[in-house]
Amino acid sequence: MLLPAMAIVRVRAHTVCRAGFFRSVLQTPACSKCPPHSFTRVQGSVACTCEEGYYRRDSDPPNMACTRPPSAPRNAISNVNETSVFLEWAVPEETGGRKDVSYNILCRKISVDSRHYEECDSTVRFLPQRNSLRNNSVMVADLLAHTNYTFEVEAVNGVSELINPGRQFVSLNVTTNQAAPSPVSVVRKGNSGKNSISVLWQEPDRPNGIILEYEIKYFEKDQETSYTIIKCKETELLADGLKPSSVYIFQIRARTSAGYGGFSRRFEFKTSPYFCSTPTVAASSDRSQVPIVAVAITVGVILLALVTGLLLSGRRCGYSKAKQEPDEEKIHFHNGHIMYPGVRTYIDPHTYEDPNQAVHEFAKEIDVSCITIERVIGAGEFGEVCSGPLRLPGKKEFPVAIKTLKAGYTERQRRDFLGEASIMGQFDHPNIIHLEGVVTKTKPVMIITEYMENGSLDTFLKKNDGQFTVIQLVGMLRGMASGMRYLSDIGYVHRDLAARNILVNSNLVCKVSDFGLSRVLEDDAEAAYTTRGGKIPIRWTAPEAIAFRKFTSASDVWSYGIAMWEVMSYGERPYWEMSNQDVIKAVEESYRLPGPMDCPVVLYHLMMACWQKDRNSRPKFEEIVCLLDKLIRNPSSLKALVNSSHRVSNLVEPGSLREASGYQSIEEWLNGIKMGRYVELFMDSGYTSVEVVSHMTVDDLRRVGVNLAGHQKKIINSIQEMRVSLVNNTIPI
Ligand code: ACK
Repeated sequence: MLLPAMAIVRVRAHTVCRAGFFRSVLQTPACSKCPPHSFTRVQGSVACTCEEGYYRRDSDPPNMACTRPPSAPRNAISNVNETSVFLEWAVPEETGGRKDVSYNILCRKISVDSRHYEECDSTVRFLPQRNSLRNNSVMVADLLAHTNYTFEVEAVNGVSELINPGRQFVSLNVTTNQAAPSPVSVVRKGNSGKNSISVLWQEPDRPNGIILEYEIKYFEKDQETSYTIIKCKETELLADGLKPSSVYIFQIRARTSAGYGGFSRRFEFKTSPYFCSTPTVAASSDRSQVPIVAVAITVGVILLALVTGLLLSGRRCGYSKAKQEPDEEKIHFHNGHIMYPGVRTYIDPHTYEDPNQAVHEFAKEIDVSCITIERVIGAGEFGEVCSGPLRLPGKKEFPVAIKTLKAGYTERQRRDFLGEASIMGQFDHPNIIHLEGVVTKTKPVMIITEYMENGSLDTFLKKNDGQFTVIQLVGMLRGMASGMRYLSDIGYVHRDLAARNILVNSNLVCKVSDFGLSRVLEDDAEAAYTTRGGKIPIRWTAPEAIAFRKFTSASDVWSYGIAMWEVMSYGERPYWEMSNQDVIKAVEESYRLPGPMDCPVVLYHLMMACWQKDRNSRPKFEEIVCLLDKLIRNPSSLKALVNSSHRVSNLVEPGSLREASGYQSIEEWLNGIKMGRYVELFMDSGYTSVEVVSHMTVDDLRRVGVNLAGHQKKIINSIQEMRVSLVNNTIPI
């Protein structure tokens, strides 16, 4: 009984705390020092008062320091993807001494009359949430397309609500892009026959732009591995070549310049049954569409696409048969194998009455203050090409290439210059050079693209002769082919594919560039022979494109074969010093470039396939990508190198090299190419005249004692050149 009383007495003896100390009624009997940022100037305090600017929540214990609101979040950045934006920021420099910092997002959008900002609609979604975010990021979705928004990211903590006003926030201005169209939701069946079904549909509820086309995918129920895709501009389609009395699944999606929307749900429609009265012959003739696909690819054998047949009948939505080849309307997929027809889905900027409209539709205007020109990296067709950092609001700065339009340009030059941006701005692929935007409001007019550290492929290869593994080279070829597959898929014909028009970044990624040439060739008969100060790229161009301007993805494939040859020979000039006229003649006479030195035979076969006279027999880019992927997966298939006959005898027939080359003796020849040191070795090995070296191979050179790869190459190339001179002498011009 005594003890508690004594305790009370003792406590009482210490209850009065000194100034600067307090004793909470709820706490231990001892006095405690005032916690940080608080004080008391009187004795016997039960709590300490917060210093000015510091606060204590009711729920904060009295021994906890007084705290204050956080400062604003830092380094906020935004990343726009169509109509979503990802906001990210760093924690505030000053957390106010509390651990309960969280963030609230305020969203405002520019009003319809563009005069003021108003609160965002309730339809805007914030992921994971809008308020009390503990992470340093949020995804904001379902914004309006092409709209300016301001986001304020506010940092708060447990004491923020105690002060008013004083919000601590960072703001970000964002402009959304175009949204993809919403899915097609209304699809119905029209007339159907035993071999056909007509399907009609309505435009999506939210097209979010002009619908450029629809893509219709259909397949027989439970046979999804074999399906057909048709692209068209109308809202109806007659699918024919179907089986009688069978159920087919249809899915449709719309495309605007923002890309494809989602597919509609699956719609099931059935063809009519056979009628006994229908003559069998009529039934079979109604089978007017035979799937295209029968492609045989065997390693080491020339890649050959066998189109087994495609006969279309009936009205095709959006395309008249007169304009389009039948196989340009449909893609058939079979067991994962795809055939891409050249459906024209990009918009030719030259069809715009006002070219400025095209530029601003496809390219973002960049404020010149965001760009710093640091150095000149080259000369372009219209002016200097420079490089420097681009600093876009809310984004980290990154290096870009800046193409400029030189002063004193004509209106046509400006249009042509910006035409490239209007084309490039429509592309979105890792192997196509990416357009950042344009500067058109100030001078000089500029096109800003991603920066490619290693510049153009031809120069890069020449600088690094012999430095790459075959797999690295095939990786480059694969990148080029993948970019070209994308272009051919959307119906863009490049017309000037060559190693000089491929750019390489620091990771050896190759990207197709230079989209400025096509129209020049089309519009102006004279210009066909004078583009960009040079000639039509004869040695890269397919014979049908030279002869009658038949530029197609198949002629791009020819050019791709030449670019492959450039890559495998480290930037060698195709057909060396032969004149353009001689190249045309030689190709016409079925001569083709020989296999480059140390080139895997399978790659040379692929080149030769690209150079087939019949353009329909050339491989498609899709097939090229597939083959290269196979080779990369199975590097041993690259071990067999082109043999001597490929190396030397492919381009020309043997003949009098002495006459053709102008060299009278081995000595004169080898001295002429600064290889005089090998004269004796040649003579000792029986190569005593220029004629007898005409069949020499790299192996022969090794046997003679020429062991340095660079020297072997020089000598073999010289033999090639002699043979080329022979062609010049023998082909009638
Ligand atoms: O071989 P190069 O250094 O690479 O010289 C040419 C020059 O400009 C004229 O076209 C270089 N070039 C062009 N576009 C780019 C780019 N996006 N990144 C880096 N270099 C570029 C090209």
